[in-house]
Amino acid sequence: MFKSAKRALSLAAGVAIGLSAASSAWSASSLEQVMKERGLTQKDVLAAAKTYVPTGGRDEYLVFSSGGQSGQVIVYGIPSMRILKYIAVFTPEPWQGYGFDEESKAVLAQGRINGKDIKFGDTHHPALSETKGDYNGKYLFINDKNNPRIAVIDLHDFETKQIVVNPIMKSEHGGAFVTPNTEYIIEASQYAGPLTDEFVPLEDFNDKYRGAVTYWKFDMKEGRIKPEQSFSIELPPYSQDLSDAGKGPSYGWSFTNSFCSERYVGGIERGRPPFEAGCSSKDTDFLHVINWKKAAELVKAGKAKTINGHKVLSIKTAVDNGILYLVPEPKSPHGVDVSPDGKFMIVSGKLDSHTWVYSFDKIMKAAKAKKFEGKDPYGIPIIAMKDALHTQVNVGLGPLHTQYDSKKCIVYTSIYVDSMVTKWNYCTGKVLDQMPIHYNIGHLMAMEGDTVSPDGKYLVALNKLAIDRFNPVGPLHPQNHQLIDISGDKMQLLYDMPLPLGEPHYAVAIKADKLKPAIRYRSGWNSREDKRSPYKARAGREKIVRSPGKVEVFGTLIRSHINPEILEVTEGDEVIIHLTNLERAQDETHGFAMRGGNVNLSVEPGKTATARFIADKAGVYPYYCTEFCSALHLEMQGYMLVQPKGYKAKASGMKEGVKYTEADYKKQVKTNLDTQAVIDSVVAFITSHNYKDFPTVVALVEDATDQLGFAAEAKKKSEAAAARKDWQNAMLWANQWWQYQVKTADMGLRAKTYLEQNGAKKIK
Ligand code: CUK
Ligand code: CUA
Repeated sequence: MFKSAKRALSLAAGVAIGLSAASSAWSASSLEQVMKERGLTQKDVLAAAKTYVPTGGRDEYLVFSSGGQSGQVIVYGIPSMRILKYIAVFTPEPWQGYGFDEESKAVLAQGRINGKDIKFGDTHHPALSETKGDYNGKYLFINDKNNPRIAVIDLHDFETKQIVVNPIMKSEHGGAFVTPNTEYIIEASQYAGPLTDEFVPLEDFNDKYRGAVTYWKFDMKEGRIKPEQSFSIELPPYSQDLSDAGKGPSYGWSFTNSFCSERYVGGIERGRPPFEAGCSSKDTDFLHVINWKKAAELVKAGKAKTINGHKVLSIKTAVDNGILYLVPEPKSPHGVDVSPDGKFMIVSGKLDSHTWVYSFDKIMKAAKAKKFEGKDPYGIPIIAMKDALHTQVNVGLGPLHTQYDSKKCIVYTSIYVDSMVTKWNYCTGKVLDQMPIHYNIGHLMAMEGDTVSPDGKYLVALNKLAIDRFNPVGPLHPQNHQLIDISGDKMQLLYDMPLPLGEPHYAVAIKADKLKPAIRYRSGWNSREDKRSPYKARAGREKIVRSPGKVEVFGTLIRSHINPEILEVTEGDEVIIHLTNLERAQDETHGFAMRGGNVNLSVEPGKTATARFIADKAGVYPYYCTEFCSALHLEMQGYMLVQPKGYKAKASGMKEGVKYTEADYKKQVKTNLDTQAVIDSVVAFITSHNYKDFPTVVALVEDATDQLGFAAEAKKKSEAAAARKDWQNAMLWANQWWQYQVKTADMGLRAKTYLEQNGAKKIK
């Protein structure tokens, strides 16, 4: 019988071979032949070899890319460009049960605006938590441009834990960026608005509309933003754009640029030229230079006013205390990127062909000497460009963002209009290399390129358009991320990756070995809040608690059954189902779905998740596990029976389809004993090898041991029934005993294969 498990395994292998054989290139014997048949050049093959990660292999870097309008985060590997996960953040996402279980609904509810559930977010800039300016692999933050919000994702399980709504902004873009020890997460507004929630006519734009930059206090220990310790600085109604935090000598400062410092308000329907005309008429806009460290002290000293329960330092207070300056920057700037040593800030003007390198040292000197070229209409001192500029480099038309290489002074700037990447040296001001991009690059990202110690190696161009790069899939195209090798003097294009999920803006890449994600939760875990769930159930302690109008289930999931399997409720009842996944095995997630009511849970090993709904219509509601978790996954099922009010159950018991005899029972027991012999031989193989040196195998052995324990319990029940000559139950429990054996054998075989393939040694 155990043979059937083996047959299933060899069948699977057969399918895989069949698929690959379908491609004639694969069956060709030599590399030359494959190249000829597929029309590949030497360069193609070299690029393929640089990105290919063999089966079972791991990537060197993990990328967290914004998911744009999907409101999610996309995780993929470099150099393979294989997508590993979409992390649900601002948007309900069924696979992860996000926005379906009560625990994650509570996370999404933190992001409500004016009491309304927001089911969409426009994510732009992910930021990894840092210690001393380097990624520490603990948390990820991302902003929502449309509904000014910041989310916190814990990289221990890649789940969203917190959403905070900006209390004063009506729009934002310059988030999320972190200070070097993640003291604060920076979020800057975009389109100006009143800082309060009242109506203010556009005629009052200059006087009553404002921008702002918010510093969200982050508690690394707790892994949460502390809104009550956070604050903002009021800024003029210039459309603030991206931000970055100073480091090294510029530690304590942050930089936020702006466009439309003309403060032009459009109005096509009033016969006025549109926004785009009035917002690009001046030659320069303003870089905001802010001392956040001093600002925090001023807030502590009670210098802030309170708007919507949030502390705000006024422009006047900021200016009076010397913590806010402006520096002219090129027309319609976009990115501002601080150098790894913290000495320079590189800014690009979208409508210009230069990148402008500012010297922090020069800015500080001018500020100290009070050498200003004037004040803006809000009284903020302006430091003349010539007093702040280190150099200015012609890099191509429409430069946007800049990333730093591991090599000193070397940077890469995305050139939107000319559709290329320019490699240049910001110390000497020399352009070194240029590479065309398909098409219209937005951000770009180098490995750990915004830390104090960039890794270089690879660069990804995050392109806005795909146009003709992929097989056509209708008018809505995927985005295109292009992987570029930057290890040599000349950039080399390696790979095009379509991303079919919103428009990613920025992305960050971290060395994969800095991440230590968990493989299971502690038993009975509310993952969304990261604490033990009061609703956890243990094996054998499942229960259904009834009170008038309410049925509460404390159930469990384990291969391959849901406990309870039959749930009787009355029409109109509120039904609350808490389910705990009892598995300890890696990757043994069970799902739980029921027709007609958005009931859909993803319950990973150890997790406890809750579905809550009203059983408002009498009827029959099958439920089942949605993850193919074992050979008997389809049997992981149950029924919710919603009985009409006043329904009386029939007295007769359930009728089973088959009547079993003593002979059936004996036959099954024989099968089980044969299976046990196979299990024993696998166990003998494993234990005669150094399996303890292989964590994967140790985990499998643990799981197999669990399953074998369950088998023993079922065996006992079967033997007890046989002693009573209750052949029906004896046979059914013997079958259950065998089910657990099959699962044990499955684990055992996987462990044995792993040992054989990974060169385990015989011991003793
Ligand atoms: S943005 Cu979209 S390409 Cu939101 Cu940083 Cu520049
Ligand atoms: Cu559990 Cu399928």
